[in-house]
Amino acid sequence: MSSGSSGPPAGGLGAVTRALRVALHEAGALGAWRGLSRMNQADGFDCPGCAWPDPARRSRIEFCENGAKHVAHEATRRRADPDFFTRHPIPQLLVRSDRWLEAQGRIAQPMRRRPGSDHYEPVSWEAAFARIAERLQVVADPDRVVFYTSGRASNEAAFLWQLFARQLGTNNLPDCSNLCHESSGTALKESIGVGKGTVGLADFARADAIFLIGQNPGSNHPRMFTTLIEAKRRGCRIVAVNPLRERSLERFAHPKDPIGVVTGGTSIADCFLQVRVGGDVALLQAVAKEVLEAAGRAGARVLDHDFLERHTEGFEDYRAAIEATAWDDLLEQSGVSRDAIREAARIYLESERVIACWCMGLTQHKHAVANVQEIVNLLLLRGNLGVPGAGVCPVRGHSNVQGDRTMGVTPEPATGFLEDLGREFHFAPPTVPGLDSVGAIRAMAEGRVDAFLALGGNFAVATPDWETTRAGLRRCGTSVQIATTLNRSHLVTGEEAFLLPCLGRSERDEQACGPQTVSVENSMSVVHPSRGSLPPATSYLRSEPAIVAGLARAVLASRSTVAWDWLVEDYDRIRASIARVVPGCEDMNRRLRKPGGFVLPSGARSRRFETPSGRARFHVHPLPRIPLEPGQLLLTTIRSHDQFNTTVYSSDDRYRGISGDRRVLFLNPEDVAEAGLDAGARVDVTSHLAGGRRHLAGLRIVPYDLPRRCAAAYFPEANPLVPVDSFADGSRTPTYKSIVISLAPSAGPDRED
Ligand SMILES: Nc1nc2c(c(=O)[nH]1)N[C@H]1C(S)=C(S)[C@@H](COP(=O)(O)OP(=O)(O)OC[C@H]3O[C@@H](n4cnc5c(=O)[nH]c(N)nc54)[C@H](O)[C@@H]3O)O[C@H]1N2
Ligand SMILES: Nc1nc2c(c(=O)[nH]1)N[C@H]1C(S)=C(S)[C@@H](COP(=O)(O)OP(=O)(O)OC[C@H]3O[C@@H](n4cnc5c(=O)[nH]c(N)nc54)[C@H](O)[C@@H]3O)O[C@H]1N2
Ligand SMILES: [Mo]
Repeated sequence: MSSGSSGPPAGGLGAVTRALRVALHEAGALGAWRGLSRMNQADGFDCPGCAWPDPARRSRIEFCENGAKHVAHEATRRRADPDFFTRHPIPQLLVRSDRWLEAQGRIAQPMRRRPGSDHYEPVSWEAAFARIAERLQVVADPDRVVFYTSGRASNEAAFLWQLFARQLGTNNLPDCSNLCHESSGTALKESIGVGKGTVGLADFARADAIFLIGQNPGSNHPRMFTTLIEAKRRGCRIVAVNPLRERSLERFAHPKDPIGVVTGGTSIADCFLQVRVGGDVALLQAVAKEVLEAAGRAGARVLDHDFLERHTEGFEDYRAAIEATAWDDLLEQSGVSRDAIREAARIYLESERVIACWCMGLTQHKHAVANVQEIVNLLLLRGNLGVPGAGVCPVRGHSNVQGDRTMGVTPEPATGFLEDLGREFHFAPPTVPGLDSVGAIRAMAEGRVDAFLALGGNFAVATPDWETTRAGLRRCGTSVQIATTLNRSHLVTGEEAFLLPCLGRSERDEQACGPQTVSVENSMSVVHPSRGSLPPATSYLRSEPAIVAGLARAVLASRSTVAWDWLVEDYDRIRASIARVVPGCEDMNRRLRKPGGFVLPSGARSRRFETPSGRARFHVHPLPRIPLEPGQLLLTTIRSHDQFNTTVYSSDDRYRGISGDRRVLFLNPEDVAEAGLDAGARVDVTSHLAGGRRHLAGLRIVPYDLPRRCAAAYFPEANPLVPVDSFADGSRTPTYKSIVISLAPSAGPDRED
C-alpha cells in the first residue's frame, strides 16, 4: 500500500537535481540556465507557476522543482509550426492525449481554421485581426461574446482585455478564478469586507501557529516550505488538515535546507487532522466548540472580548449555534477523533497569533463558502485578524490570478470601478453583470454565445462536464485563443478558429519604446515587476498586451475611444491608466520601480472591516449533509506532483508512490475489501450529483491512507463526473471536491493512458 509515511522525504537534493534535468532536457543547457537564473530575481521574471511571494533576501536560486518544470515547458525547443499543422489535421489531433498535445511545444505562428476546413493554416497577424473583426462585427449583441481569462496573464494584459470587453459592450469576463478561489473571495468579502488574504510574509515570521487546510504545498507551492521551515525553527507549530496523508506535510526535506537533507526530512505538521472529504465545516466547528468550552472553564483569557465587542458582530448567535451542535454529529461528519480535535484546539489556544492558510481542498465543495467562513469564525474568537502574525491566507494558484481580478477581470465589477474606467477612456461601460464560468458554459450550450475569446487557459479541460462544455464550445461560431502551447481547447471550436501565439513570462518583450516590463500581484497583494529575458521562441510571437490591443483596435475600429497602439508602445502608459482606475494602484509606475514593488492597501489588515456595519461578521452555518447511500463514496479530485493544472508533464506522482498511470482511484483499503474489489483492479465510476449521473470508465484501484468512504482521483481526468449544475452555494465554483460516486467492476479492457 502506498502511504504518505513511507518512502523518501519529499523535496531534498533529489528535487533540485530533477529540476535541472527536466530543464536541460527541454530547453538545452544554455536556455535552462538563462531561464532558471533569472527566475524570481528582483530584475528577472516572476515564476509562471504559483503565486507564493519572494522573500526580501533572495538567494541565487529562488525556484523549486515544479517552477523549473513550468519554465522548461515554456522554454522548450519544440515547435508546433505550420508544417506540424499541415501534417496533423484537427480530427487526428483530437484523438491524441492532452499530454501529447502539450508536448508539441510552442505554437510558432498565428493560425486560422477556415469554416469547413480540417486544418489550421498560417495567417498573418493583420489578416487574423481583420478577419476576427469581420466576424465579431456581425454579432448582433455584445453579450453574445465571452472573454475567458486564465491566471497567468499580466496586469497590463488583463487590464487591456477587460477594457476591450467593456468597450465592445459586455461584462462577460469569466475566469479561472471562478473554478478556483472564488469561494474564498465570496466568503471573505462577506466576513471581513475584502475578498483577499490579510497577511504578508512578515506575518509568517511572527505567527505562533499556522493552520494548513486543504492544501498540498509540497507539490503545488513548494517555495512556501522555506517560509514554513523558518517558522518551525522558531518554534511555530503547524496543524495540517487533509483527508490524504500527503507526504510533504509529514516529511519534507527542503532543497535549500541542509539540515533537512541530512536528517532525511523535517516533519512539517505538528498535528495532522485526517478529515473526511467535505468534513471541514464540522471539523472547524468542533475546534471552535472546544475553544468555547475552554472559555467556559477558564474565563476571561481565552476569548478576545475586547476585539469581539469592538470589531465583530454576530458572536452570540454563533456561540449559541456551536453550543447547540452535538459533539457526536461533529465527530461523525469530520471523521476526526475528539482527542485530535483537543490537540488542535490546544495548539490554537496556546498560540498568541495564528495564521490560517487554505487552498482547493476547501473551495470546491457545495458548502465551500461556509468552509472559509468557519475559518474566519475560529480566528475571530481570539482576535486573530488584523494584527501582526495573524490572519487569513487563501494561497492562490496561478501566478497572477489575484492581479487579474484587481485589474477588473470579473463579470460583476464594482460600480466605482466602472465609473472610473468610463471616465478614463471616455465611454459608458456596460453595467449589466456578465457570465461567470459556469454561466458561460450554460449559455454556450444553449446557443446564446457566438464568439469565445480566451486569454490563455484550457477551458475545454479545466471545466466540469466535458460533454456539455465541449458541445457549447462547438456552438460558438468564432473562437479566438491567445496561447503559448497547444491544448484541447484549441481543437474543440466553432466554425472558424484562431490561435494567436504569445510570448511567455520568461521571454523578452520588445515594443516600440524598448524592452518592456509587466507587473503581477502575488498571493499577499504585493504588486511587483516581471521582466522576461530569454529570446522569444519564434520571431512571430507577440506579447499578450500587443495581441489584445491589436484585436481591440481591429474589432472596435472607429467605435473605440482608446489609442490601443499608443498604449502598447510603452507599458508605462497602460500603467498610468491603471493608476487612475484601479484603487490602490495610484502612482503605479513610480512605486513599481521601488525594490519589491508595493502592497495593495486593505482595511482588514488593520481591523478596518469594509462590511456594511464596519465589523467583521460571524456566520452561522448548519452542518452540511452529504447523504451517502450504501456503496456510495465521496470523491475528491487532486493534482499530481507532475502537472500544472491541465498541463500534465508525466503520469508519475512521486510522493504518492504512483508511476505510469493517472487513471487511478485512491481508496481506503477497508472500503476496497468491503466492496469485494482488489487492489490494482479497474472499476467504472458513476457520479450522483444534482444535474444527473455521469460515468467514467476504467480507473485502477490504489489502496491509500485516507478516511473510510472517501476517494480521490486526478484532475482533470475525473472532471467529466461533475455536472455543470453542481456548484458551490454563493460562489458557483464547481464541486470538484465533493462528488458522490458508486463503483462497479470495469467491464471494458484494461486501459493505460
Ligand atoms: N506544481 C503545481 N503547482 C500548482 C498547480 C499545479 O497544478 N501544479 N496549480 C496551481 C493552482 S491554479 C492552484 S489553485 C493551486 C492548487 O493547490 P492545492 O489546493 O494544493 O491543489 P489540489 O491538488 O487541488 O489539492 C488540494 C489538497 O486538498 C486536499 N483535499 C481534498 N479534498 C479535501 C477536503 O474535503 N478537505 C480538506 N481539508 N482537504 C481536501 C487534497 O488531499 C490535496 O492535498 O496550486 C497552484 N500551483
Ligand atoms: N476536477 C478539478 N478541476 C479543476 C480543478 C481541480 O482542483 N479539480 N482546479 C481548477 C483550478 S484551481 C483552476 S485555476 C483551473 C485552471 O484552468 P485554466 O487556467 O483554464 O487551465 P490551465 O491548465 O492553467 O491552462 C493551461 C494553458 O494555458 C496556456 N498558457 C500557459 N502559459 C501561458 C501564458 O503565459 N499566456 C497565455 N496566453 N497562455 C498560456 C497554455 O496554452 C496551456 O495549455 O482548473 C480548475 N479545474
Ligand atoms: Mo487555481
